Amino acid sequence: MKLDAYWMPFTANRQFKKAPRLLARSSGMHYWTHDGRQILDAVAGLWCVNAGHARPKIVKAIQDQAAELDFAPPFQMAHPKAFELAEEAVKLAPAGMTKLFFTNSGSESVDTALKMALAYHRVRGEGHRTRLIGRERGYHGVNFGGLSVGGMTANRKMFGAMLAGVDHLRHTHDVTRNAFSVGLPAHGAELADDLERLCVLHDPSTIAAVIIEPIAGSAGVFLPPKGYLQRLREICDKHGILLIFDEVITGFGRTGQPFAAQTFGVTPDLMTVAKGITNGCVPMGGVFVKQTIHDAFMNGPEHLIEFFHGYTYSAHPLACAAGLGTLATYADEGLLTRAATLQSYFGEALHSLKGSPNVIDIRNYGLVGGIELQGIAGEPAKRAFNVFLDCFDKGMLVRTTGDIIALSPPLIVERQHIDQIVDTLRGAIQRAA
Ligand code: PXG
Ligand code: PLP
Repeated sequence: MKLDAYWMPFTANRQFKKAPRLLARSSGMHYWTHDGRQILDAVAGLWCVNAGHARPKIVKAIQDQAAELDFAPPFQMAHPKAFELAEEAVKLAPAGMTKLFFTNSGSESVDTALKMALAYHRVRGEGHRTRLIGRERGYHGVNFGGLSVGGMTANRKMFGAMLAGVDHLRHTHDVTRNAFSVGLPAHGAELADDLERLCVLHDPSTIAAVIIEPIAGSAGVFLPPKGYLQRLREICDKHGILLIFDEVITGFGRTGQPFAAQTFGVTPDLMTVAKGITNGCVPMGGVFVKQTIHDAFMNGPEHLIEFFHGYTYSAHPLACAAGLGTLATYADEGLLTRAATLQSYFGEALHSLKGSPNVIDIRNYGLVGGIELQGIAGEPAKRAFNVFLDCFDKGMLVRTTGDIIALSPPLIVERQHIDQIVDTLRGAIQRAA
């Protein structure tokens, strides 16, 4: 097979093409490589295959849909499954989040939510609210809006000035005070007061929205300190600032409830999702919106478009069919709350790696885990990458970012898989010493 033409995303292309890692097939908790090796999936593909691979209801829904209706224009037209999926999905969302706008990815969801926030203020006569606040070490996808509010240096530094009028809260990661916390870390709620500081600097009347991940995933599994999200919500309310939760990773069961907003008891104004909405089977994303925000747009003559935004593939029929099959599978098997049941077993298993060489922190919540390693001096990210390669060699897929190993197994994971995940990691971490 020729590997030349495909420029791979977020990949060390030259290293990969010297020793390609190709997946050929998947089922349940596993992948199989092109040469027939079984690989335990400890990251749900890329945080998205929450119901596990090749689930029958999803497969059938996609097959049937392809034969029945391939595409329907989403502007001034629609098809029934778009409405059905939105109805089913908002039933899972926090109370009051009654509307769902469809996109095709997390990045598109983020840019959509930021545009909604700006336009919402504008339709209410507060067009002076133009600033967007993100957070250091946040990940909100790769499009210019999400990149601007995001806070991962490597993703940003090559791409110029990005959006104007963006500022960032400090991140909450603190190994000194919170290392080896079980569940939410005790220290750091006061970091939410950064928003008050930015309100003093810019004046709150210039700020449209704050966007954060309830649990930061991509940058390395950073949990919200106890009380942090509540504090952020209070400050937003005090100043009329919209709060956006980016639940692209935390949505659809990862934290033990359908959404992290419910797990942590804090309701945002807008909520971005993707990944788990279709179990990763067909690209799709979405933005959940509070009724009051939606209704603010429903002014003016009825024949006019209320929100000038959308994608050719918004609510694509194949994605809607996959989404309906996915939500049915989650419901049939109680998957959206299964992480709560397994959290303590998963957490204890992970924390048994404390004391392994170079492990400087272990973090867990629901079925998300992070293991932070002391990097090799002068070679950042190499130790964790070696663990990734070693695990793959031993039949397991994990994800690494910098020197952090991230785990997010499909929600169908069984205890024996958790044991296998931890045993494989223990060996790989040992060998990477
Ligand atoms: N927001 C969050 C919180 C995400 O985790 C996106 C937006 C963007 O979604 P799309 O579908 O445009 O990729 C994500 C995606 C990693 C990793 O290394 C995580 C993501 C993407 C790529 C890599 O953990 N999350
Ligand atoms: N570029 C061109 C020239 C287009 O015509 C379109 C859509 O019609 C787009 C970009 C945007 O594509 P999408 O709607 O798939 O995001």
